[in-house]
Amino acid sequence: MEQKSDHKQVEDLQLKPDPTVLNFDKNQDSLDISLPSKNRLETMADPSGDKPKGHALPYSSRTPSENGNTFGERDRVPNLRANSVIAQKSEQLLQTLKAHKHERQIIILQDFPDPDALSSAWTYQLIAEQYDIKCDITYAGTLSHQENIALVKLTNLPATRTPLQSFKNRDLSLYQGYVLIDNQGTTSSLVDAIQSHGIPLIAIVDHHNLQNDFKSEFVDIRPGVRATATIFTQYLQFGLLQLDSSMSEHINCATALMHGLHSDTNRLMQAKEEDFMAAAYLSRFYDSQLLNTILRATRSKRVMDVIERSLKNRIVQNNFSIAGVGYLRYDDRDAIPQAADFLVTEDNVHTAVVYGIVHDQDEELEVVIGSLRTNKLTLDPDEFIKEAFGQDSTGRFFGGGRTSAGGFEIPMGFLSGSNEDSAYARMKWDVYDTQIKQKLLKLVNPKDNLISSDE
Ligand SMILES: [Mn+2]
Repeated sequence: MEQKSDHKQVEDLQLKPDPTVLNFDKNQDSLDISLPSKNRLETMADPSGDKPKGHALPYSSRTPSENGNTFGERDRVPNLRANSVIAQKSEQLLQTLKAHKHERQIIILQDFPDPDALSSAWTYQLIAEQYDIKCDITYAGTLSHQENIALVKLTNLPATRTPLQSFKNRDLSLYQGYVLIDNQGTTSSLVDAIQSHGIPLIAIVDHHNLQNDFKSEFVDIRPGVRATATIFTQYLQFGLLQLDSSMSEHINCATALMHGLHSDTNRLMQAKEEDFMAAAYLSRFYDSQLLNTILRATRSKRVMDVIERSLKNRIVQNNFSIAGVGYLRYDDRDAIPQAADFLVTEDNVHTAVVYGIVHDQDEELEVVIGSLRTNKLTLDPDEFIKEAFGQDSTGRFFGGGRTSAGGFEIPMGFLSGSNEDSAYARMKWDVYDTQIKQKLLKLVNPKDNLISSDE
């Protein structure tokens, strides 16, 4: 049976087979875990028997294995030159987990977690479970994109939202450690609270550039990798967890990882070799239909309404499309970037800016949130937003960006909240709307500083 033999192959890849923790596949008839450990890299690099002789591999030290026939092409590890890093990091993570057996950890994600973060955290949780480490996955903000909501719902992904206030009220002493995945603590508002409880950082796994000097027992930060899901898939390939095609949890997790990998690589268009290799490995386990369902997630009516408002309210000047969409619920804040994504597709528009007032009922706060999308190569969203809105009294910019996209958040301070009176709410919106348009149009249309009203 194909899958069985796959299991055995991966079992061969265990770096330090530990029967007590890694032998959890009860259906496995005879595991070779007691075999004297082979050179793992050698085994992993083992080419399949039917491979043409003389096929060049980017390294020279491999030796043919005696059981080469049982190894398929697909079992080779991604990016062979990175092997030593993968081996070293997998081994270190294994040792870290062993040192924390029977503990409870909390995995903290960025406030608005994406599929890469969610799927990677789930994988960590499943790996750690083998060592009787119980992990809770949490984030402070919300899953606002319908694709993320679909991902969590359809795969039963075990992540829960904990707003900062309830997080502070929670008994954090039950955790012996915390873990940061797909972030380094700079994009989560929960990190200060967990640190103030003196809870140690056990692991950071991320692919963003190094952002701070947090002391962590285990660190695997690889900015060259396009997705954290790739890193976690490599751990899986290395044998930290044997995926089992008969377990729906494993299928769903592989599907989530595939989604994470896809979404962080712009549907593999920006993927590099090791991301492709990770996707190839996941392709053996993931449920393509489930992934399709997640990707086809429909927009809610409220998101459609926001897009409709952005269409109605937009003004187009000098190839910029600018739209204020009024008030939105906190859970719908992702409708703003989605509306900007849509507006930028209009003929003759190269840049779209959409903004609205987002009301957070939990914190009784209001904040202006805006998104910029551009196709214009010479427009730097970061520069544009910083120049348009400037800084607050403490010198902090209201927003910034990266290639082709940017965002801003303007706190409303004293004017925040209490909109019982609709005339007042309308007035407040008009003030903000006018002010934002004014600032944007100064840059869009430096000569005439008029505000063209469309409403
Ligand atoms: Mn990521």
